[in-house]
Amino acid sequence: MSNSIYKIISATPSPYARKVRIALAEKGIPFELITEVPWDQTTRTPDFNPLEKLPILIREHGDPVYESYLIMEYLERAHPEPPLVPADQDGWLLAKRLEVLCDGVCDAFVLSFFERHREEPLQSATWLARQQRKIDGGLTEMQRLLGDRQYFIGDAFTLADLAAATAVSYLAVRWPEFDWRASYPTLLDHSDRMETRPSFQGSRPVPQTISDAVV
Ligand SMILES: N[C@@H](CCC(=O)N[C@@H](CS)C(=O)NCC(=O)O)C(=O)O
Repeated sequence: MSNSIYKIISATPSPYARKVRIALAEKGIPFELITEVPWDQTTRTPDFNPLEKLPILIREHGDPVYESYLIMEYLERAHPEPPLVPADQDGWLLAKRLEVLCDGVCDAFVLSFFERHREEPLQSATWLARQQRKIDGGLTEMQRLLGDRQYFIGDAFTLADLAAATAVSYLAVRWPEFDWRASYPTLLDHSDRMETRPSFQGSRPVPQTISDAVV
């Protein structure tokens, strides 16, 4: 495995994979990037994760790690410096809560994205409205938790900033017709600022072509 101790199975639009890639960059850990389309039969994702989802962290020794939340947890334990999660309990809980919130917003968006892939008569307006409530509710809560501060927690970059900025950038790419600046101005400013960090460079979400039928 070259000089990297890790390989990451990733997809170009994936906010979950981007979270992991940025964490590795923040910690200065080199890795080999494997880009796949997890929705196509050609993907090797199921060889490493029975849930067939990426990101997957492939380690030189030991089983693969899947689920971005768990990968982030693993990286923090295996490579504690520099820390991305505050050491104190309240800070830890807030950072993890933000990560859960941001992942949940992305999950709701992915569900509605594929619902819209169905032929129009098969789409459920009730289901779409439910997902939209989660997206709006999650973004409103993220903006409330940020307040008028530069970072979510204290005066340093943490997992909370990473999770929020990757979720907002993903949604902004997938949902370009939405007036982000008008609805979530401070969240968008925060994401724009985070995007200037060196660790964020080179991983901006890019849509992929899905060849197989998903729904
Ligand atoms: N909760 C998972 C979500 C991962 C996820 O949904 N990944 C998408 C790509 S962005 C995927 O691989 N989907 C394939 C599938 O659900 O079958 C995580 O945080 O790792």
